[in-house]
Amino acid sequence: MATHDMVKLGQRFNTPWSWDLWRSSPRVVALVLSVDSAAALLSVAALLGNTITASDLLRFGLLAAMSVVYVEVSRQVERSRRLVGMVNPTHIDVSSVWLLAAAAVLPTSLAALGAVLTQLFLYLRIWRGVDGVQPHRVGYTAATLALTCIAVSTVVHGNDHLSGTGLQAAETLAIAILTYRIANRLLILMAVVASSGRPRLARFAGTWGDNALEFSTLVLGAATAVLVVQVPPLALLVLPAVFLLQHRALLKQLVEAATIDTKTELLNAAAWRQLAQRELERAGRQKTATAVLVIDMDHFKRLNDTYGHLAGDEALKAVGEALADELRGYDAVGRFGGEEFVALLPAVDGPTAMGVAERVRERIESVPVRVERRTGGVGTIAVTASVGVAAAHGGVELDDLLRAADGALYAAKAAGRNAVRRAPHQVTTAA
Ligand code: GH3
Ligand code: MG
Ligand code: MG
Repeated sequence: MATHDMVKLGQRFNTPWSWDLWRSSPRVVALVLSVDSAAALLSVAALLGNTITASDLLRFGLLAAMSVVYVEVSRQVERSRRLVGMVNPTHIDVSSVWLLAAAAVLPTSLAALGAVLTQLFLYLRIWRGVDGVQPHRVGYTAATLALTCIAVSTVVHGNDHLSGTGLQAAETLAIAILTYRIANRLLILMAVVASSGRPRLARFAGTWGDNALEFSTLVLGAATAVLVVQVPPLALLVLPAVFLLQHRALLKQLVEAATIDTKTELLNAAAWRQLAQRELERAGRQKTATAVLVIDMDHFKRLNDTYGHLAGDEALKAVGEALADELRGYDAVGRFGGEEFVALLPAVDGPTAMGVAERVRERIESVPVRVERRTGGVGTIAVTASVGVAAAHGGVELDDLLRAADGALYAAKAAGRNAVRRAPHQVTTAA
């Protein structure tokens, strides 16, 4: 092989010693290495303990063939995803259809092997060429899926009850689905806690939409399991349903990409405006109050200059999380651009909004932001923000409300920052 080909191959395979993993915290490295080795050890142990029959191999072949068709069609979907800048490999995960079916009907070792091969194939066909996709992450996903399959297979104990009909099969499959979901979420939660240091329960539970999609995927997996055991050729009919599910997931991601700010996971400016405008129209119809908070980080440029842009981004993320946590679910919270956030509080008058703004200011002040010190080592710093508040009654123009809140923000900055100020007058509709 010519040298330049070797170099290209090395770049494509992203040699292990250049992986980002080694720059992660020791906690993350320890977790990844132990989950990877647990998956490998348990798979080998299962292989030594299992007897694999010809019909197991046939079923494995059938599921593998469907999985290959799925990955090949997914290449098209991935092309669309990349067009809008989405490269996260963990997002569209309809492959649990095959994995659940494999875990329910195959010997443990074959199910684990299937999980690893599916990820390897996905990596070779889709992720390898994508910037920012780290092989160790794909490896970790493969290990978590193998462990999930091992857990399901162990709980379900063989597939004899799937050849019958009725309650027993349904019960087995329900247990398989629950085990799959819980084992998989737990392993993902461990990774989230190891890398962020915070157990975020909301993330563990997932959103209703995520759960509905995952549940549909797993139910389809259960149907595949029954078909593979009872009428194998009909299992192929599951494929069109899988593609429909995948497209639903893609649609959801496209909507998110168009409305969510990637750095903070809050609404982006355009989506916030649209939502705020709708709320104001409603306030106009119902003659109710509305308040707006404009929140601007103090001396943010200095933070960037002292600790670097990555620390600045870390601070934005931390403040975004604090805002999402501190405000109610129906308060529209968005990142307006740079280091400026906005929140629209429906049915909240001026004095109440001042109380909320003060609470938000105190919360931001108490958020520890992780930074790497120039002198080496990691530490935390505190950040502050100034808040401008404006309130209105009934329908008003969004821009008038924002202008008033901006004026109040300016007053808060002039008052020495880390302060809350309110626009002197309630905003009213221009005559
Ligand atoms: P003030 O207290 O008056 O608000 O001062 P400030 O430094 O926060 O305000 P200024 O508008 O002078 O600077 C805002 C800085 O925010 C400048 C810009 O580099 C930084 N910034 C904007 N967007 C981002 C981002 O996405 N990430 C990071 N790290 N910094 C950003
Ligand atoms: Mg600022
Ligand atoms: Mg600013």
